[in-house]
Parts: sequence; C-alpha cells; structure tokens
Amino acid sequence: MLKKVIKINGASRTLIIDPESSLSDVLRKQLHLTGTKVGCGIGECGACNVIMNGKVVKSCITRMKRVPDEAEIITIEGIGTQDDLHHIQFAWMIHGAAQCGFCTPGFIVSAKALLDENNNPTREDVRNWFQKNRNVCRCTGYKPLIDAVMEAARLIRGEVTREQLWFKLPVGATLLGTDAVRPSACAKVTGTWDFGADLGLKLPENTLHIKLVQATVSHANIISIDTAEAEKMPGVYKVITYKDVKGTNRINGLAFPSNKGDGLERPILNDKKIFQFGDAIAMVLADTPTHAENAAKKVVVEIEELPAYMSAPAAMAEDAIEIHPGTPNIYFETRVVKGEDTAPLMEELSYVVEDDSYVGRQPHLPIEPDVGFAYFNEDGQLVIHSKSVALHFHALMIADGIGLPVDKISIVQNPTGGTFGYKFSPTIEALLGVAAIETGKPVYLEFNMFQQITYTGKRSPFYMHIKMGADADGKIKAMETDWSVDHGPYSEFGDLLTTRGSQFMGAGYRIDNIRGEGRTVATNHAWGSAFRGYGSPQSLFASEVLIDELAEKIGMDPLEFRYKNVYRQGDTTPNGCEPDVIVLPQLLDMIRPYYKEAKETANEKNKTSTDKKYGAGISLLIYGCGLDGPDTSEAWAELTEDGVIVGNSWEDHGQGADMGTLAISYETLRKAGFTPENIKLVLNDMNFTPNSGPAGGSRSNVLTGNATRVACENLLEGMKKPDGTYRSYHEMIAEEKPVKYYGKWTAPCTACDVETSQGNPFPTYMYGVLLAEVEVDINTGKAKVEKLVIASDIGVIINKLVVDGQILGGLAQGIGLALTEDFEDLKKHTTLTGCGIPQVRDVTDDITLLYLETPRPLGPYGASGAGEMPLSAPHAAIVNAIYDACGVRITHLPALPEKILAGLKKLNK
Ligand code: MCN
Ligand code: FES
Ligand code: FES
Repeated sequence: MLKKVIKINGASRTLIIDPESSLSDVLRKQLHLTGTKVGCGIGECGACNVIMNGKVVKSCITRMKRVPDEAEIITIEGIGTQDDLHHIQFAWMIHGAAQCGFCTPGFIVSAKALLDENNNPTREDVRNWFQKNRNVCRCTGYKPLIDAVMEAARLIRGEVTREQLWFKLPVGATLLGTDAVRPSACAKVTGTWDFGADLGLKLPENTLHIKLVQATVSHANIISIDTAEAEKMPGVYKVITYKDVKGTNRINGLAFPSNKGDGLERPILNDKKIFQFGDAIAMVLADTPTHAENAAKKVVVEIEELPAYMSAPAAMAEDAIEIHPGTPNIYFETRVVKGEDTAPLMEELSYVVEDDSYVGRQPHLPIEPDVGFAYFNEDGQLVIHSKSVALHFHALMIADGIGLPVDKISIVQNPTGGTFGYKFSPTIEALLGVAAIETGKPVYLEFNMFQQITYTGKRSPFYMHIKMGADADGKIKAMETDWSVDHGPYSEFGDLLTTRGSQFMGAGYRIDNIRGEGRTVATNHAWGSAFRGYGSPQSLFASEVLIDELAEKIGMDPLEFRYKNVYRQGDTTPNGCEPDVIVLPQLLDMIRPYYKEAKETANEKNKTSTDKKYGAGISLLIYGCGLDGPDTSEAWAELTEDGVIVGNSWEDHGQGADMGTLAISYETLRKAGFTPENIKLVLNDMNFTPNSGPAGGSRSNVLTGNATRVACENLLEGMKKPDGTYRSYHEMIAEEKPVKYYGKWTAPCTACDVETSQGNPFPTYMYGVLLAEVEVDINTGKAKVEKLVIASDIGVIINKLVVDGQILGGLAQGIGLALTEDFEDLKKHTTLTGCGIPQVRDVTDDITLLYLETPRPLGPYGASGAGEMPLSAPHAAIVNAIYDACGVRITHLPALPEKILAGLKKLNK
C-alpha cells in the first residue's frame, strides 16, 4: 500500500492506495468521483480522461505508482457543476453533443486542457487534439463535438454570451423543430448521469459480484463442469451452473410460427453444448470482483470440441451437423412473390445485371460495456436494472427461463451509454435474475470491453445475390433476389430480420415484378442481434450498388437513373403497398446540384492528381418505422398540483427519448397552457411505466410519440369544461374526476405474408439521399470519405438538435461499415480499434444536412422516425464513390485497402 497526497479538483486529499491500482479505480471506487467513466479500460477511447498537472491522461491505464505526489488532478466534477457550468459544458448542451453521454466527461475534460492552452483553435486543431488524446464517440459523428468546442472558445473569448446562445421558447409557442436542449443534457455534461457501473458502486454492502466462466471455443459438447475448486476460493459465495437454474434455462426467442425451431435454443447457462465463443457456462458470485474473477479461473469445463461453422455457407454445407440437434441449420425461409414471373421477363429485357454482395458482422461498439444489477424489492418482486431497450419484451423472454412468473419481474433501464440495437436482445438480464433468485441478495455484473465485443450480439451478415432488369427506356421491370442470413447460434429475431431482405432489397424503386427467397441460418459465430438499420444496411447495399451497375450498363448517370425509377404516386414498395409519402424525386432534386458540383470537382482533381483519385457516389436511404404489422405502444399522463407527469417506456439508448417525450407531450398540453417546465417525465421502469414496446425499428417517435400524444389528449379531454376551458388540478379533485389517463396507439398495418412478402408493414418510412465524395490512394488502396451531403425526409422534425445528431452519428457508423468495421476474426476483432471504430480523423467534418419535412399522415404531428435511416445505406454511396474514383467495385464489405488495391491491380492487368 502507498500513501499519497494528491490535489483533486482543487482540494488536497490523502489517499492510501495499492500502487498497482489505476487512477480511474481510485477516482471512482475510493473517491466516488464517478463522473470519470471507464469504457475500453485499455487506453483506446478517452472516456476516462482526466487532467493531471495540466496534461490529459487516460486514467484507466495510469497506475497510481506513476501519479506524482502532490499531482493536481482535474476530473469532470472539478470543471463545473449543474449550478455553475463551465462554458464547455454549456456549449456541449446547446450543440446536442451529449447523446448517450458516456464519452462526454472524457471529451469535456480533454477540451478543457486544449482551451486552457489555446482559446482560439481552428476546427482542425480541435480534431487533432481529440485524435491525439484518443477521444472516441460512437453516437455523434464528432461534428457536434467540434462545434461545441468552437462555441466554448467563443464564449471564453467573450465574443458571445450564453444568454445569446440559449434557446428561448416564446410563451405558448411550439417546441417542434427547435434546438431545445434535451432534459438529460445537464447531468450528462457534468458527469452526474449515473450509468450502470456508477450505480453499481453505490449498491448496498452485501451486493455480490458476478464473474462469468465463458466458452473459449465456438462449438462443443459439454462433458462436465467442475466447480469444487472454485467454491473453495476466498470470498466466494456461490458458483452457479445450469443445474441451479429454477426455470427452463432457456431465453424465449419469440420465434415466428413458421420458424422450424422453437426459439428456445439459447441457454441462460450452457448445459449440453457450447454454441459460440463466450457462451456463459457458470457464474461465480463473490464479495469482490477480484475474488469472483480469481475463482472463475478455477472452474474446470471438460468439453468435446465439434466442427465450428463460422459462416452461413459453412453451416449450409451438405455435411454440416445440426448446431441445435433436431432443428435444421436453415431454420426459416421466406419468399417474395410480386407481379409476374420474373424468369421470362429477364429473357426479354434490354438490360440485365446481377451480382453477389456481402455485408458483414458489424460490431455495435458502444463505449459503455454491458452492465446491470438485480435484487428483490420489498414486495418480493425481482427487479433487474440493465441497458435493456425492450423492457417488457425482455421480462417475457426470460421469465420461464429463470423460473418466475412475468408479473414478478420488473426491469428498469439504467442511463445507457449507447446500444445501437444490441440491447434489443436480452444480454445479462437472465443471468442477473438467476443469480438474484439463487442467492436472495443484490447481484452485480459488468462486462469489460473484450466481453462486450466478443459476447454480445452483432449485425447478422447477409450473403446476397440480386438480378435486376430494365427495359430499353431505362425503367426497372424485374428483380430476383436471394439472400442467406448468418444469424449465429440463437434464433431470436432472426426470422424477422430475414424478412427485411424482402422489404428493402430494391426499396425506393418501382419494381412491379419480383421473385426472391431468403433464409436464416444458424452458425457458430456471434449471435445476431438487432443493429441500427436492422437488415436494411445489408439489403440496400446489395440493391444500391447494383443500381449503379445497371445505370452503367444502360449508359445513364446513376442519379438520373434513380430519378427515373424512384417511387411516384401509385407505385408500390417491394411489399406491394403504397409508400406513406412520395418524396424521393424531391430529395434527388435537392442533391442534384451538389452531385454535379462534386462530379466536376472530382474530374478536375483527377486531371492532375496521380497518386490520389477522386469520385462521387450516391445512394437512397430508406427504412420503415415500427415492428411489422399492428404494432402498439402505451403511455400515460397524470395531472398533479405542479403540472403533468408523463410516463412511458420509451427506452433511451442515447437517442433522446426524454426530448421526444417532452416535445410531443408539450405540443399536446400547451393548448391548456402548460409549459415544458410543468411537464415531468417518468421513463423506463416497468413498475411505473406501461408497455410502450422496444426502442427498436425507429418506432418510438411514431408509436410511443402517438401513444404519448393520445394520453395527453385524453387528459385534456378529461380536464375540459363545457365552455372549452380546462379544469385545474383542484377542480378535478373537487369534482372527483380521474387525474391519470392512458393513451394507446396501434399502427393500422398488416405484417407481410412469409410466402409472398406482400403486406403493409410500417405506418411511416424515413427517406434520404446521400452524396459521398471520396479520395482513394491508389498506392495504398486506402479510401477516405471527404464530404457527405444528405437530403432527408423524416417528416416533421420534433427536435432539430436530436435529429441532426441522429443523422450525423448514423453516417459516421456508415463510414465505419463501409471502410473499416468488422467482427470476424476472434483474435483481431476484439478491441474498439481492432474492430475498426471510426476515430475523429476517419469521419469527415464536411457534412451538409438538408431536410424536407413532408408531414406523415400517421406520425405524431406529422413526424416519422429518424434513428436508423442514416445507417441504412451510406456505405453504398461510399462504395459507389470509390468505383467512380478508381473503377474498383467493392461488393463485399468492408472496403479495406487491400481489397481496393487488389481491384486496382486487376484493372491494370
Ligand atoms: N426524432 C425527431 N423528429 C423526427 C423523428 C425522430 O426529433 N421526425 C427524434 C425522436 O424523438 C428520438 C430520435 O429522433 O429522440 C430517434 O427516434 P426514432 O427514430 O423513433 O428512434 P427510437 O427513439 O425508437 O430509438 C431507436 C433508434 C434505434 S432503433 C437505434 S438502434 C439507435 C437510434 O435510435 N440507437 C442509438 N439512435 C441511437 N442514438 C444513440 N445515441 N445511441 C444509440 O444506441
Ligand atoms: Fe480509458 Fe478507454 S481510454 S476507458
Ligand atoms: Fe459519445 Fe454516446 S455521446 S459515445
């Protein structure tokens, strides 16, 4: 042990510390300064940045023995408080720079050190600074962060005042489309928004720490699990295996009726078999995390290794054994039957192209690793706190498995540091449930980044083949599609995902005749979970790249070819229903001038440039809002003495559920004179908030927005007096009128038939057209996105800061998907950097956002969704631009330098 005196946030503190412990542990665990976050834990993300003696340091890798005596350390808590914000924190709020907020303290601390040195930086200086200090953000696309630092610098220099910058709402005016700051922003910028690991440090003393014994192979029979040695280790309370699980020990994957499996193949703790790397085989519960970790190493698992099928083609091979005995590896099939038979048509059409394509296992890479805890409350109910973005679904999915009736389970969403969809599936909820049931004590489980990356769901790779035919006039007449979805070993939502192939291959264009067939395949690579865009990034990549190939064959410009074929009034989607609104021609019109300029600029540059080649490409971006068919959401609104409390389970990944709920409630309630300050939100606690469905499928703004609107309308209806004015709270009580009103909204939709894929699955869609400009280094094959322009129509904008952030963040993930991101190699793709997360230098600062706001007939106040559209096909525009630059057509992502280089070599032969 070491005694050290350190000055923390201006105060001298005497600490007794383990010299080997990290500064972040001492700050968080000994000093309870939980504003400093730990993401990667290995010096890659900057979430833990603090200032030490004027320099930014990564506290997760700074050993206490290296911290000088009397060191002056500044953490986020020392920069400003909720009552006394620093200019940087203020600027962060007004630029919507904190989405999930997990990276926020680390960035703000880093920015403080920069502005202390130089209060007049250029944007490039700021970008270089964040690059140098390895600040990584997965939500924002970085641009708002740079905007915030530039604004803070202006404030520091006294060129503007906060008063001038703060959004002010004229009395009674609408909040829609404004830059109003989300309610959680202040807590996020001050480091007081307690994420799961922060709350974990504040749990009662008798809390047990869980560590997992995980599979180190991808496919095996389990012969025995020996826990004897582990149970004798210091501090161990219990070692839990499948034998201890009171229920069926299976997660319910909510399989479609036509799924050949029962959806019950995912064990909570593996019993007979290991299905993938990282599978949880046992849980060790101990008094400290270290004791649990040490004991976990002593559990002996005897296995018989089986051949691992690490891709759909491998698992579909004739000689492949069934991964789940009794269920074929191809366990779900769907078809598209629209219009006439396509085979004879293809024979006759003037222009026919076909190609294979592949979009891989994109990792979600939130900066906050998975975390949660559970306990029994005073009513004997099991309460699980996690990052769940599907509270009611998850309770249903784990109830039988852990052996409790669903009404004895309550899930609460902790403040969440991004999920991008991986939390649409339960991860640690059932493990926590089993541990709490087995011990009767509070239990806590956190993943490190390695576990987050290797053992949470991933985007499911699609192997696709599309054939498209156009007539002599350049009108698309027929399409044939075939796709195989590698969904990993667990079926949950794999059938639903596979139907996305039928919905989004060829989406955006009038194609009257389609035949297609898709299938879901069990493999031993990472289990498939939802990822932003959910099947549309795979499907649209295939069709949007092929559209360029078809345009080339016809000899038409890709933009004009799209213009000729996109939905017009009366046209139908691949599912045979009319789109909600017709906006693609207008969006292409908006992009056209930028596109022409981009092409000219690229041509000019290419005339003189030899080592670098430049190009421009476009793609359509489309996604539907909702779970297919008559999707439903619920909310409530309660009148109180002080105003209105609005309750719903609009789970917040970081996208801005709080802002959406507030703006939509206020838009309804302002008729009765309520102000945003009168509206209190109660979100995401099953004991208080109703079933609003999951925050997936970009459905919440439409579904829960509508349910919230209806709840508030019902309240106003209840408050209405015969003369049209509204009763006060006291009048309502005096008249014995109810003060709490429920709202429910169901989409008037029909799910697609799995045999034809015909139906009307979504109440609204989101549309975009993206222009990407790239530079390709023809010596290295490295492609760089230089500029993006996106024209979006997501209906009426509820909050401008939020939607700008959604679009910028989604595009940044699209750059990653196009060029670097993957989770394939279990040795290499195990860190944020190894997985190719875009850093600030990888995401262009030159992004233009254009909007068309076409009101949606079924959206709340005309709004559609926003979250997934920007990631539906940006990678197609980037890949189309790479082709335009250098003639190499990448059809299998990511477009790594070696692939481009190989393509260039082939061209030069
Ligand atoms: N919005 C708006 N105006 C519109 C449309 C939407 O202001 N016309 C706002 C909404 O109020 C909401 C946000 O945009 O705050 C996204 O709305 P919506 O598209 O309905 O999506 P959900 O609220 O259902 O959120 C989920 C969606 C999905 S599916 C993923 S995955 C996702 C995403 O949003 N993951 C995210 N955005 C994310 N953003 C962050 N920072 N982190 C994630 O993990
Ligand atoms: Fe320290 Fe990532 S750099 S947590
Ligand atoms: Fe940066 Fe979420 S706001 S990681």
